Amino acid sequence: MIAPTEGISNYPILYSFRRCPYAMRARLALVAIGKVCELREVVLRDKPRELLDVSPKGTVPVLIDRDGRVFDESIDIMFWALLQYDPEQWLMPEQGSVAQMLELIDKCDRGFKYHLDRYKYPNRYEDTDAVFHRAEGYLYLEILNARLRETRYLFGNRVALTDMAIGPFVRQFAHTDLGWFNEQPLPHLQAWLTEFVDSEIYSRIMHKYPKWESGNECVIFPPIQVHSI
Ligand SMILES: N[C@@H](CCC(=O)N[C@@H](CS)C(=O)NCC(=O)O)C(=O)O
Repeated sequence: MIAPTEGISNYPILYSFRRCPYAMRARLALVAIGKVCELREVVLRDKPRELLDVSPKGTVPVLIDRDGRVFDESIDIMFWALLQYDPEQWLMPEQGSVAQMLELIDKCDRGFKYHLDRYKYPNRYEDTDAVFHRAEGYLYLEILNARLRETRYLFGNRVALTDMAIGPFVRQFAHTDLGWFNEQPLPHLQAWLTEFVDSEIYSRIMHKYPKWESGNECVIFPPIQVHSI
């Protein structure tokens, strides 16, 4: 879909929501390539008209590039970024292929996320047993842990696309009941998650921004890094 290029800056526009794991994966890719965007923080219960005009399905993240092209799937935004520049070779895993990485991401988005939502927010769904969904989600965590037993990251000993695309979802699952998560026999996954959450790139995507409203001053993402000397 082609949308009018209506930002007040010359940067691509990213509609985002800080705690949304899909938006987090998009922001991770943007930080990895150092792409500057105009960030518009969305409150999901009060979506701006400008967002719905370009993407009526009303999910975040949404990216509008400088040609007015609209990307409203998080994986597409990651590819939009990484196909321009991929300094850490996220699309060239040390082991396996892009197709295999996408397969594991798909299992997250289509299966694990379903159970994550019902584990974390059982009251939002009818007749939902959080513990059942925790157990179903756990099966995916076991798959990840088994891979991480072999290599430090999911596709070899170097970070690649899948680590970043899945990390925000595993974090959300773990933090639903961190005490329980930490007691599970998933040592490799626990170490991988700790490294992800403690990483500099993670801290850079988690800055807080006020809700965007039309006419607001342009907010630049990623945030400027201040190094003390
Ligand atoms: N398949 C989409 C899913 C995005 C999505 O569902 N985002 C959630 C927030 S985490 C959302 O915007 N939901 C709409 C709402 O809650 O109104 C993607 O990968 O970008």
